[in-house]
Amino acid sequence: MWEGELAQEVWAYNESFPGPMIRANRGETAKITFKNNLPAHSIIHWHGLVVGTENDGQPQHAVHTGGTYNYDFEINQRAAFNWYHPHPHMMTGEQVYNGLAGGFIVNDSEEASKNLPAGKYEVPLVIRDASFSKSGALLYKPTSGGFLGQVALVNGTKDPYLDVDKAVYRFRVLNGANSRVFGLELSNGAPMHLIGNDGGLLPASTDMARIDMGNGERTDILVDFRNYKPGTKIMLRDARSGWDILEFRVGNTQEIPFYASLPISSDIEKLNSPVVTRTFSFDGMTKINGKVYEMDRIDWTVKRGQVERWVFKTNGNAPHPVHIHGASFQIQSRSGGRNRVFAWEAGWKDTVLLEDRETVTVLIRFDNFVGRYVMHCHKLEHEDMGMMANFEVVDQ
Ligand SMILES: [Cu+2]
Repeated sequence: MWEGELAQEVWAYNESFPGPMIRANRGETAKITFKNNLPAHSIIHWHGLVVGTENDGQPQHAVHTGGTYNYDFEINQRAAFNWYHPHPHMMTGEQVYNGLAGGFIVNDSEEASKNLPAGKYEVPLVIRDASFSKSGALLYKPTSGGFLGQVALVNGTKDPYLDVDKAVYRFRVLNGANSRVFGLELSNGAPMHLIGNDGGLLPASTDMARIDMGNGERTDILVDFRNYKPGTKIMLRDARSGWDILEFRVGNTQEIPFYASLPISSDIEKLNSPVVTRTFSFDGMTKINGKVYEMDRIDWTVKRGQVERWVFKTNGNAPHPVHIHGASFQIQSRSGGRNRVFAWEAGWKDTVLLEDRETVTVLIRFDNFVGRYVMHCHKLEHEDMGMMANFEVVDQ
């Protein structure tokens, strides 16, 4: 049972806020038509899905009001919680804020073999913030530093609660906020068992007291409610703002069996031996390496199939959650600032949080497609002001 106060007057995919949850198995083909009935141009990006340029939903693909865009792509990647949202040039922040975002879960046989909680025990949580007018309309007043709303919404609802059985639940969490970074923790200090992130299952799952999530990042956690008395209330809390964002209410139910064996592990190829190093400075609130995004400018080319080391730096105005289209990457190091790589950053990632004074190094390899992709700050107000760059994957 999902309860709370539903936001009114949103922009929505198929009249659903957040958008409909898409589920697909590895190897299936997705054929999706975007029909734009918005009073603005738009396009849909499949965040975390590795697809060719024409299916990636980049700014140059935006269609005007009344137009359509047809997607047709094979899902050729491991199980993970991906998502979709608009990506038109300079208008992504407003459109995502207005309600255009949804989850896209990919399943595969490896994940299925782990016997993880499923059905009503697997719950996606799209977390974001918002501000409302007195009449209940969404208010979007961004600043150059990013938009921070006054309340949290989980799956589109304010002050939500979830009635839970005496069971282990799997929560698939997305930070779908424009700019707010969340620090997830449970109000009773109980651990969250971290099993996955942007790119699917981790090499080894582990208990966490707190998990930080930048914009666009996902986390996959197990929470065990089996040992609580009926009537117990536990909050999922944001340690950064102090907000309670979701209340769990433990019911008077029989204990539900849990079939997975912990820790959950997954064999993940380790990228190594990079042949090229590139350094990207996220400058101010609008630039990467001193340049504002231009739709028709390609800033670098990458050889398909080759491991590269990409180094992200900033001269301030962070957090900058760095997102790359077209491939997942592996985080090697973080120096300065928080000065470590966190457990939720193991395995495969498509977005990494860069805070002030930090330098983050990743290894990346583009295996699947040649073509044009973008890298950008996923603080959507920075992206809209130009903190984005085109690059091209080529066969030489
Ligand atoms: Cu930024």
